[in-house]
Amino acid sequence: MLKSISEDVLKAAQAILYPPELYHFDSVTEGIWGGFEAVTDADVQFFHTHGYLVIHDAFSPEEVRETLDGMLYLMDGKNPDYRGIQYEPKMVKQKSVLSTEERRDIIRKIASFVKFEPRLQAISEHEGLVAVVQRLIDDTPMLFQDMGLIKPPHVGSEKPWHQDCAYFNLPLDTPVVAAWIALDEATPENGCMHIIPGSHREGPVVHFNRRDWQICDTHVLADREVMVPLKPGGCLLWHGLLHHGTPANRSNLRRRALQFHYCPEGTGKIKTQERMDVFGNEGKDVEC
Ligand SMILES: O=C(O)CCC(=O)C(=O)O
Repeated sequence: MLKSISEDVLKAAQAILYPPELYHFDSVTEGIWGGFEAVTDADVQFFHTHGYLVIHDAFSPEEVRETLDGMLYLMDGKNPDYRGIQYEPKMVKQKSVLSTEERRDIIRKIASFVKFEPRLQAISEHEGLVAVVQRLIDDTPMLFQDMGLIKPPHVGSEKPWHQDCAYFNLPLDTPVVAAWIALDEATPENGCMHIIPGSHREGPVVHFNRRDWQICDTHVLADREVMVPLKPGGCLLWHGLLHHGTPANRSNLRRRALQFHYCPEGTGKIKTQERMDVFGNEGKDVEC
């Protein structure tokens, strides 16, 4: 893997830039089985209380395969109109020396793809998924963000702890649900999701521009965190204010996932300044 890249470049890309104690590896969330149809009103209540819901077998192996094929089609540049590929920052200069196949393993993200790939649009509109999101937000869901989160083997970087709503110019009381769909097995070794159950009920927290737009490392409630390992086809749903993050992938395993964000149809926008008044740190008596 990545044979054409010098050891120095790989070593620099593999440096761990965060305190290891930000991620604990000793507890795991519970989840349900039986697909989206198995979600009960008690599970909906669980989501409201804890800010997340895990459905281990949400998508079939065929749905996962079709989705991965669609993702690889875009990652390999087969749709020339699609421009949403983002590389691991420390590897981007290497893309010209890599084969198409090798290049897949330095891609960090693909963004805004549903209009470019019918197989990815289909999963964002999956009947079972949309029906459950509808129950969670108690309204008709509108997809407003779509991403493929790749975290490649060896060089996949951390996504620091954050709240998704800190990124969105949506009215602050908007019910936002994220759906994170594992296409490979997501494990403790390859950077599965870590969450802080119940943190959504504590409201918006201040974010800082550090390694990313993130919660300050010293404000992370790490003693309350749990991991969410998933098999391919597993789905984690979470509330837009839930604290979550993922550590780096230094294993030789791929960790490809999709993430969709939904809010009620017809939701309006606020100005960036209004969002920053709440989530930003400027002018506030808070240090990082
Ligand atoms: O998939 C990941 O590694 C983290 C994604 C995430 O939390 C986000 O983009 O909001």
